[in-house]
Amino acid sequence: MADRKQASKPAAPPSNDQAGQGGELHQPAGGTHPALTTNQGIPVSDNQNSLRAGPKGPTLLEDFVLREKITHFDHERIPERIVHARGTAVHGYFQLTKSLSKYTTAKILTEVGEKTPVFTRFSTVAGGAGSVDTPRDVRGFAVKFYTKEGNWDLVGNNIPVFFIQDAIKFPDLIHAVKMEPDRGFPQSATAHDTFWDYMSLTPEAMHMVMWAMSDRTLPRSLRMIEGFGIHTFRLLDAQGKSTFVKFHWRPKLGLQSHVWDEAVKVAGADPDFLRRDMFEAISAGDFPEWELGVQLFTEEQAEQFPFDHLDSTKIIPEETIPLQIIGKMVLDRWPDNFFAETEQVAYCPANIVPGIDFSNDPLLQGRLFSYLDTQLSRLGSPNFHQIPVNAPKCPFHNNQRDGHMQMGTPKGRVAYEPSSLQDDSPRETPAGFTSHATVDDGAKGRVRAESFADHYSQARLFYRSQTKPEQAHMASALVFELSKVETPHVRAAIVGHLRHIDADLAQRVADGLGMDTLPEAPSTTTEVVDMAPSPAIQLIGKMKDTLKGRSVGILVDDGSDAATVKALSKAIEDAGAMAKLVAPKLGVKLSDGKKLTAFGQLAGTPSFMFDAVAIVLTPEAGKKASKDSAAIDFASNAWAHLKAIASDAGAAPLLKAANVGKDAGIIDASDAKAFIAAAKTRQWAREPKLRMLA
Ligand code: HDE
Repeated sequence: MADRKQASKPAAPPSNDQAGQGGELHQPAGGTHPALTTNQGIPVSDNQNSLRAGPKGPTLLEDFVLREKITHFDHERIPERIVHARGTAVHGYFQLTKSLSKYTTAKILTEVGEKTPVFTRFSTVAGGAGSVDTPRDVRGFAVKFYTKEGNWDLVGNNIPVFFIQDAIKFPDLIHAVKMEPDRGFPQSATAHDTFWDYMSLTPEAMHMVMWAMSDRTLPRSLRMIEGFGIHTFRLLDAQGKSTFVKFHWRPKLGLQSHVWDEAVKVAGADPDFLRRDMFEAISAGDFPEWELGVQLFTEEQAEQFPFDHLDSTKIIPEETIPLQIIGKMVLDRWPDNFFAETEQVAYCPANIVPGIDFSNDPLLQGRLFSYLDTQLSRLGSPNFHQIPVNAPKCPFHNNQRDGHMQMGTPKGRVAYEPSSLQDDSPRETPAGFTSHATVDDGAKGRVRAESFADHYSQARLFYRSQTKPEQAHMASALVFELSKVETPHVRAAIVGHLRHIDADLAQRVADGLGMDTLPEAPSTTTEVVDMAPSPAIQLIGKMKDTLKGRSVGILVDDGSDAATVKALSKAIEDAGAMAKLVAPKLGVKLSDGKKLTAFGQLAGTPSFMFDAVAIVLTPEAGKKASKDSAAIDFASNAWAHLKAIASDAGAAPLLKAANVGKDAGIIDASDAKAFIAAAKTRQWAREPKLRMLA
């Protein structure tokens, strides 16, 4: 059972223990604190009082200690990322389990068992760096592999398709989704006019809109999301023969999402929910793991697909090209410093190693330019690759020199090539990166391939592949989002698009919005085709029945039965989850008389922090709780969020006050085994009974 101590490891304060002249400073004694100095190495005798002309006089300009400290502070922020500003990153390693030597020369994909360090950053897209963790949004999933042959960045998302087909549309898409420029809101939300206006005029976005309205955009944990490289890439063998490849990350813990009401409430209770979840898991040694899968296909196979493999708004169904698992990624080390690593890391899809190559996907081609460019403005210097988190871990040499914040001190006379004056100057190598000798012909022009024209068939494929509860969530999400749109013609235009995707979906959304008639569907140039459903793109249907990596809250008060709490905690921990005590006061004494420090105080630790809850109370405490709004919310939210609830007789008045009903997820606290079985999944059958879904 977790109490406070496990949640974090506070570091010793780094400051010295000298009291300043004329100031009282109480600092803990002990430790071997180095002398505090300025950035020039000058020891500082007083870090608490500025230099003043007498105790009540003005501060002196001469105070270089003050000026240096404040000036540095004033410049502590760098521009945040224009997209994906809010992120959480972790170090770890990638290990290959199956060689792709038949297809590629890349060492990272051929040396089985070799561990390659990685730094992986997860992010939301739309919000600023200080925005909340749980809005409805796509999650970035960017992996930097520090390979022996240079850095390879696989900069993907948790959704396998994208909104647009051509990079030239990206600034408009982002301007539409970000807060509206005249009013400065909403922050990190798609439920507003400009986003849906743009969507309504961008039919190619409809497939991704379906994914965005699904529970994929409400992850319960960053440890429980899939990742996708999205674009088609190439693998190249020693003869230069090319095989197309799509990359997929599959979480070992399985997929898990919040329900919408829960995501909204979590945002208020803990804006850092997903970052904290990752931090706690890494601190507890519970390292998240993903499998790397590839879909491999030839040019000839690609020609047979009823869509274009270079179109980023399309998936290649796994039922068509199966996924082969070739390796695993384990994230096991939290960065030492958020700014130095998570903020300064610079991903770039153009960072690629010999044996892997780009395809002509026009979205990917635009990205190859954009990321280097953005790093120059964000990190401010062409030497950003020298920042430790960005530097390759293999040797690197070239003749690039100087520039802002140059950290190296290159030796020698030669900084050019060809040269004859220095024996150890860097030279080209036959083992260097080579591009696939693609033959491209065609007239120059601002064109979109005909094969990119079908915008609805895969949107339909996605919707029709989902389970019933997922379809209901999508319809409800669309109703929610569009109900926030003020402009009627924008709402109507979206419902018009939905008619091409699925008539039932369009009707549900129109009904949810109170439309009397169905708006007209826009004209299309292609026929919408029915593809065979793909269960591989479900979420609820694919969830694992497991408690691994999850967390269960046990609401207790003074006198709660210690044996029941102990038995439940043990069962929870045996199932691979964390058991966390919640109590009206932090200090709580169970029936065995032992005083414990609860993990959380009830008012600040609502049940939506947990995947399932138990409530173990004496009859007196149960009665008291039945009159306390925080306790009532604890129980009623757990019920509404479809969680398993274990309770003893003492908890009965509270469950009654919270209108908690009876179903397969409501378990007697004495039956820990039954509780664990129920807690491994949400009670989906409960949902239609308590929520009006579209
Ligand atoms: Fe990005 N994207 N993007 N993007 N993107 C950035 O680079 C851009 C796209 C993705 O954790 C920026 O360093 C363009 C698709 C992730 O640091 C910027 C286009 C996918 C991250 C940029 C796209 C992504 C970014 C902002 C259209 C999924 C966060 C700051 C062609 C495959 C990486 C930065 C991190 C970040 C541009 C489209 C994923 C401005 C022009 C498609 C995960 O360079």
